[in-house]
Amino acid sequence: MKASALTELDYHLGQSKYGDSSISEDESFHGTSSALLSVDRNGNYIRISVTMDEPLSLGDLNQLSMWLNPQSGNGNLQLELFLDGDGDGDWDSDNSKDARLRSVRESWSELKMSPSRWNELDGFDLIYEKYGDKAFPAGSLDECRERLNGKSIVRLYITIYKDGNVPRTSVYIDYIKLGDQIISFEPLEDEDIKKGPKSVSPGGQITYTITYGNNNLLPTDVVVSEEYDPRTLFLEANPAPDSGTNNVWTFHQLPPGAHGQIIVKVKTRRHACKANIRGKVYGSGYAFASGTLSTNFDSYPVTNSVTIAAGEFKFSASATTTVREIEGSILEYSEHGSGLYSCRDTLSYSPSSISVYRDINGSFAAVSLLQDSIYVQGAWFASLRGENEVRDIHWFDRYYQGRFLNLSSRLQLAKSQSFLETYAHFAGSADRTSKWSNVIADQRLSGEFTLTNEARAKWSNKSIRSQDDGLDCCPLIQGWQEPRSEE
Ligand SMILES: [Ca+2]
Ligand SMILES: [Ca+2]
Repeated sequence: MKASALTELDYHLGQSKYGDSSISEDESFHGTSSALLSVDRNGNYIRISVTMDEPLSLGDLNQLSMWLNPQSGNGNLQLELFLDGDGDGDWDSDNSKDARLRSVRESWSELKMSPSRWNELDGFDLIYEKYGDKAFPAGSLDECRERLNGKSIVRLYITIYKDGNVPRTSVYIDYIKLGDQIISFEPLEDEDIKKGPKSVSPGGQITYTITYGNNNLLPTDVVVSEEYDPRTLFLEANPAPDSGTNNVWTFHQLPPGAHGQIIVKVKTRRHACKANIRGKVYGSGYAFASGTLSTNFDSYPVTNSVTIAAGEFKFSASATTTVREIEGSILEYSEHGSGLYSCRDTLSYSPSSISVYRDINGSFAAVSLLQDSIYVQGAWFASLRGENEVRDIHWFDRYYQGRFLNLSSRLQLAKSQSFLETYAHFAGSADRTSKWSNVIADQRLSGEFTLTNEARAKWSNKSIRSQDDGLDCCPLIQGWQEPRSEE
């Protein structure tokens, strides 16, 4: 699918051994360029073919015109319309519902054109025949439109046949009007109205190129208006916007056929870290605390729209850029229990790093409130989870059915260095799982134990250094540590 340009028409300039067509800046009716078609005595014809992004219903064809400036010879001109009748968007010679209308050839003198001057040719003044259908009477374009109602134009041929009496037949052609679409052979008319990148990093810069033009026949005020996505910040534009605005450009009395471009730079907003921390502490009784921190960010689209008002022509286009996702880290902690509880914690985070320090004490010290709840023994629970998908680190520690808990944890998750330092004095059960660089370690402890442990991973020159030490359990009823490689 073609992006939106100032014209929905495309053209192809024909070439042959004895003919040539090319863009020329020597003569123009509109703007600075036109097409120069020439064919010499050894040739037969030369042609421009025009295709459209969307078929145009014959019933909606209100204009078919162009300007010609004959240079040499008395060439013959023929217009040919290729029609789609079965709705497949194309013309097919084998399909009886598709049709081909072509005008009876007429010379420039028959068309009363003056040489070396710009003359308007109105396609509605010509007589047309249906190709390969003798039963179809020749008629005006209006008559043919009625008879072929329901069909759509998919292609137009403009063909120049040689004048055999001169060595070379040539003509300039400009400002082809088909429906409300224009071809003026200007260099920028086929540029996308709005161009932008497919994707960008969060916080990155997006550069848009806007192409505008005046397709009218008179100087016109052209007004370009930008609509920025609220998740972007305007940085600068060249040329600068109208004073007092950052999104409107007015080009006063832009000459016919003039085109230009505006470069606009915006910045996507950088993420602020998402944090969701909740804590509830009842000094004596039931205690609950939990928190989540994340530096993961989903990708999201940023859309920028532009409208161009240029006399009778109005254009609008938009560009969508995907702000890429960030894979970061997630940290979760939770603890609850009944009795005496105290907690000190420090959290710090940025879009690239999370760290937490938690020092928790929970016990069954004499709490009058809970005198009758001796069976609640083993109620302390604590967990700490740290994950960094980019570095493939997963730490998950759980302490449960604890009679008392004295736990000190320091956890950091960052791109360059991640670590988990633990000191625990605990009576109950504990599961500790760690996984990094495809090594999984499980540790299960039950009883009363003291544990100090440090796990650290650094990344420099793509090597990973890690260390694990300091397990001290007493008395250890049951426990194992089993590193293994992942399949
Ligand atoms: Ca067809
Ligand atoms: Ca032109």
